[in-house]
Amino acid sequence: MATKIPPKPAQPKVRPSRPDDGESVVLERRTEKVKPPQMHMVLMLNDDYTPMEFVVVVIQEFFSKDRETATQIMLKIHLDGRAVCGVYSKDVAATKVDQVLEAARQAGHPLQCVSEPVE
Ligand code: TYC
Repeated sequence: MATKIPPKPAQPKVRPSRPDDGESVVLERRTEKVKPPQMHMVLMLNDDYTPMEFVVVVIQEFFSKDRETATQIMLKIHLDGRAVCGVYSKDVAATKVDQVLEAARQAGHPLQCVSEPVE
């Protein structure tokens, strides 16, 4: 009785080596350019009702400014209608806006705060 020869186990495919025909091109490795993340300004807006002292405390607390700097920023908002309180990554800026709006809401003041991408 003829015995069947078991099939050969599959061999890993190896790319056949070929002689250098002088036509191979080596691509120059490009260094990947990673852009820094877009930054966002957090601005506070003026209104006629929120007490100056409340705005100063909010700027000190949420934007880590000393009292002097916080007072200057508050006065700039009061005079110009708006001012930048800080510049952060998109997520951090959104969190700052939420924190300010929540503090204003809890205190019953109409203080407004927005974030805008830096140009
Ligand atoms: N204009 C307010 C007042 O005279 C003070 C104020 C400053 C309000 C800054 C909001 O973002 C603000 N009481």
